[in-house]
Amino acid sequence: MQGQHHQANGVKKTGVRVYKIVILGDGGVGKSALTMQFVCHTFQDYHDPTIEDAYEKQAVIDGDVAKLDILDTAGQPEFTAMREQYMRQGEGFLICYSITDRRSFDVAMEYKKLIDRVRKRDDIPIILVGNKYDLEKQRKVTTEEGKSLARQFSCPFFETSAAHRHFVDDSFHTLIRVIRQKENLTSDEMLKNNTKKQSSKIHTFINKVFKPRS
Ligand SMILES: Nc1nc2c(ncn2[C@@H]2O[C@H](COP(=O)(O)OP(=O)(O)OP(=O)(O)O)[C@@H](O)[C@H]2O)c(=O)[nH]1
Ligand SMILES: [Mg+2]
Repeated sequence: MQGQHHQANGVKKTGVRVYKIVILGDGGVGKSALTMQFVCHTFQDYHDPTIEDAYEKQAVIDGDVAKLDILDTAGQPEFTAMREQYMRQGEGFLICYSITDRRSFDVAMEYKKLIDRVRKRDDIPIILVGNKYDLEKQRKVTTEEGKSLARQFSCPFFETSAAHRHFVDDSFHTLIRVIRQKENLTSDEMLKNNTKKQSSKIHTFINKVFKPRS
């Protein structure tokens, strides 16, 4: 089992940071196709509904090695029983819809709500992905609508094509960047808080030692 090799902070014993990524979205939007393109550079042109598949991929992103633990989830409602469990475990989420399927766009909103509810916060790293960009003639969701939903989610947005390998790496890499940014912010805040605590301790000490006795 992969998880047994992880240390608590997601750093493997080898020193490579492991990122737990979850791919979400309605059935047939291309979650598996995007994952396969990212991991294996191949495109499967038939729909084989996923129950749950896990992949590992190592990539150098902005000069730092990252190991991506990718969970390709089920979009078909009959297979979504594990949803809340992987929502608790994921560090970052790729929420996908198809630009040819308006219903999948509405479902993307539901996924974001569910993540916020399960995690009890609204700042979990996500990327919004409108897939099947190559099927322009069948487009049902405009680029502007996608951008506007991403603004609502405060997250980056890409229109991708798993078929043409269009913006596939960018979507995954950007998700890692968002996770890293959030981590840096958190450690900056911790540093600030520690510095505040330290300086208040020093202040108390100075007051005690140097306060003129009356
Ligand atoms: N033209 C085109 N077809 C795509 C693209 N991405 C996926 N498809 C096709 O859409 C169908 C569904 O793709 P999957 O990747 O299996 O969809 P999924 O989201 O994993 O579906 P579930 O596992 O059932 O949730 C397949 O026939 C794919 O070949 C794309 O970017 N362009
Ligand atoms: Mg699938």
